[in-house]
Amino acid sequence: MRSAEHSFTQTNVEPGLRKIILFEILFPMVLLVLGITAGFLQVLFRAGIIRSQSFLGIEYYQGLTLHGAINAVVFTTFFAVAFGHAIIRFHLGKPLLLGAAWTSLILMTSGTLMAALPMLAGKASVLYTFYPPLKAHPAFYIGLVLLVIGSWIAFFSWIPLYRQWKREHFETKTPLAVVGIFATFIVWFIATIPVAIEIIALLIPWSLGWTKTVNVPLARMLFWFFGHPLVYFWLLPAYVMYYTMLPKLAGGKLYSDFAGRFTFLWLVAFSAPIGIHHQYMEPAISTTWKAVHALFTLMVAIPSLVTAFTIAASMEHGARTSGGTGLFGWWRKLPYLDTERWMFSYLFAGLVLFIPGGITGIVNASYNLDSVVHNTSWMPAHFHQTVAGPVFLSFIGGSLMLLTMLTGRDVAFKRVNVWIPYIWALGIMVFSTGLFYGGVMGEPRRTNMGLSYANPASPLYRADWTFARMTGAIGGTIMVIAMLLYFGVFFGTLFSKKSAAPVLELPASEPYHDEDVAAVQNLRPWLVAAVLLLILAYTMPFVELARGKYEGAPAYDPGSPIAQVR
Ligand code: HAS
Repeated sequence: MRSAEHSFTQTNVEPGLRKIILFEILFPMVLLVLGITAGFLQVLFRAGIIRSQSFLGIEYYQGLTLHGAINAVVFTTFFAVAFGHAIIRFHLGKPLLLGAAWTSLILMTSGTLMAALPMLAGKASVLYTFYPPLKAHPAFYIGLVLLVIGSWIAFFSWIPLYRQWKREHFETKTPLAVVGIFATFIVWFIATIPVAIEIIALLIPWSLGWTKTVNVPLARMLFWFFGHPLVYFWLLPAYVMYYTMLPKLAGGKLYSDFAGRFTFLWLVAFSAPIGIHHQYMEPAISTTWKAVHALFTLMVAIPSLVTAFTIAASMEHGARTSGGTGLFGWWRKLPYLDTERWMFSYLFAGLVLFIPGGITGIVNASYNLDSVVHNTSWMPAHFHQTVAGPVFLSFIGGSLMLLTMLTGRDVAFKRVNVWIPYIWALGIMVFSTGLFYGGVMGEPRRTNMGLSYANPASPLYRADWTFARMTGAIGGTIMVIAMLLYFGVFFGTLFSKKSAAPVLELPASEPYHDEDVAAVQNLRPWLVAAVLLLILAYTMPFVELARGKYEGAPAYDPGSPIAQVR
């Protein structure tokens, strides 16, 4: 089997689908303004620059919930669906099922608004992990369920189109980007089943007052059964861009088609049976299962290592094609600041951030090292280099790319635009240096330090954390500057004059090595492996926790970072 020749470089998109994709990009982008503002407030609270429970009417944990829920859940889910529509439409060349796409959009939007209201009213300050005993208004949980169901409908609507395409092209490999999008949504589907069980069976009845309490360790395990594959649901669309767009943008070809397929399919199998690595410190789960999840976690890093070498080789091919020479001299020929191939800069800056982000992930995966940094500021440093690194940069770059194509507008402020990812990456590097350093010294995450550790008037004040706090604040401020510039470019583009007819013209890389490996042509064995690994990893922990009798957790006092003992 050979890869499909990409015969169409431009695809006309039906007006209905254009509206759907544009809405799915614009709506979360408007919310992102609030999400980013809430993030900046976090930095100020934690640095001790704001020393109060709330600021501008936004309470600390309310702001933290808005920041996590909007940036990490709403923005990412909307983008993944919009991007999925664009990839399926472009690479399969078939009109989408518009009825399903509209239904999906309506459910996702109404779910988001339903969850946003209690968050804005301060009745759902439960953070993006919504662990009990933190309790939210039922509308928050119901809204999340609608958001998820909406995204499922989009996914299900692509399946008949793919089957039809496959019947017509049975001799051709499925386009790599389509494999990547299906992998994304299979991982998402697997992830969302346990969290649906948590929300529907445990949290909604408890929040409505139908049940008195919930099994906290069980709820937490169900959350992480969702929470870890969630991070690969974020990463996979970024990987689709790395494998199918970046080589072309670099002026070359994808080094290995096999590596891309292997990466996507391996993540289908190994994304989910590893959630307990978030719970190494959870006393209710026995060490055997923590060890099993630790082993599988190391397996999930393999495709990212494969990606690092494959994408580096693809960039080298591009740079050498553009005249680059020497062992390292070719790096100079990459289009870092090319205002026409600006998407390269968004993807490249993300890759650079992912190097320390990935290494610190492997640190976290090691039980004994994780016991030093768990629940410290090390964690937000790790996840800003991953989800706010390659994921966020490729998603905001991808949003701008789809906006220009589907409205027929040119990017506004091109020179500024090409610098934004590097300013953002610099901000993240400085920010996470502060947070990593603070983390190894014990600085906690999710804590309003302006009331305690960063307040000289408090008995808890820690002068030795000043460097960490201030570095974090400087990095956070640089990130905010990058985002202000991005919003200027994004909305400047939106309100600029139309310069061409709207068409979808995604960069599509050709393979350099087009290997024919049967093991990555068929999804079924990977799905079977995913199910078997899940049964192995979760059956016993589930039985242990479902049977366990646990005392209620101490009451939570938002005014104090110290747990209140009853
Ligand atoms: Fe993680 C916690 C382990 C990847 C996100 N992670 C989190 C949390 C988030 C998150 C949000 O084992 C916190 C959740 C919370 O709120 O509590 N993580 C890992 C491991 C990986 C990993 C082993 N994480 C991610 C990705 C995320 C993400 C991706 C988002 C998208 N993580 C953990 C663990 C915890 C955790 C524990 C829980 C800890 C605790 O105590 O709570 C691996 O998948 C990482 C593999 C990645 C690599 C890097 C490959 C590098 C590439 C770049 C190449 C660059 C090039 C450019 C070519 C091996 C592909 C070259 C250019 C030059 C200039 C040189």
